[in-house]
Amino acid sequence: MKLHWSPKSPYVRKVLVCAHELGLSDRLELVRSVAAMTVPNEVLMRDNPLSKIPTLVLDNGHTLFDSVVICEYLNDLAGGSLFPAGETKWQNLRWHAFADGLLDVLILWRNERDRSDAQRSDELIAAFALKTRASLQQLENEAAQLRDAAWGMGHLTLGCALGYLDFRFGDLDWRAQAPELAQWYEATAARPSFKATEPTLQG
Ligand SMILES: N[C@@H](CCC(=O)N[C@@H](CS)C(=O)NCC(=O)O)C(=O)O
Repeated sequence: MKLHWSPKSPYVRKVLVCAHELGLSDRLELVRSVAAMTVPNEVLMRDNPLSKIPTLVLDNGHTLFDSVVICEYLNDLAGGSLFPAGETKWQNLRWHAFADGLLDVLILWRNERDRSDAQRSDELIAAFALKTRASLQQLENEAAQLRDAAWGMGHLTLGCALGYLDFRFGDLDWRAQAPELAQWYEATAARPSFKATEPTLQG
């Protein structure tokens, strides 16, 4: 299987962590693909007209995207339990969607932050900062539940979102706002799957 990949993308990292957790990482051939909102990548678009990563090309030529779909595919392929059924299903899906939503905010925030002074919208920046603060506060309130619940895609995605905060928003000092969440994150970040997929500016 071929994965359109970048070492900086938190959504790609979700897929890589998933593959590591499921023992499938050797099955992925990583293809470096640049995806930027303002510069559609023609090569990537042959596999995903949205020009987004991650995009997975299966051995039969079929393509899968986005990260949610790819992770569920890998989980099914390996017979894993990252998408739990039963009582924990909805809490896990909610954390998964929550963390993806937080990542969406952070990606847009970073794009806006990097625009020139003349183009940057202070209104948008303030809205992204407020939503991020509110999300961290909510997750801090849920830290004990996160700790107690069976580990699944919600935890995995949240780990990638907090890792992305460290990677791109180091000045935010999110741990000061959410100390219990930070404690929970330490254990997640120490998993071999997270260690093997730490984001890097190189590559
Ligand atoms: N919902 C998608 C989001 C993927 C996404 O936005 N990836 C970014 C890279 S971090 C991207 O491809 N951006 C290019 C673009 O938006 O055109 C997923 O979960 O896979």
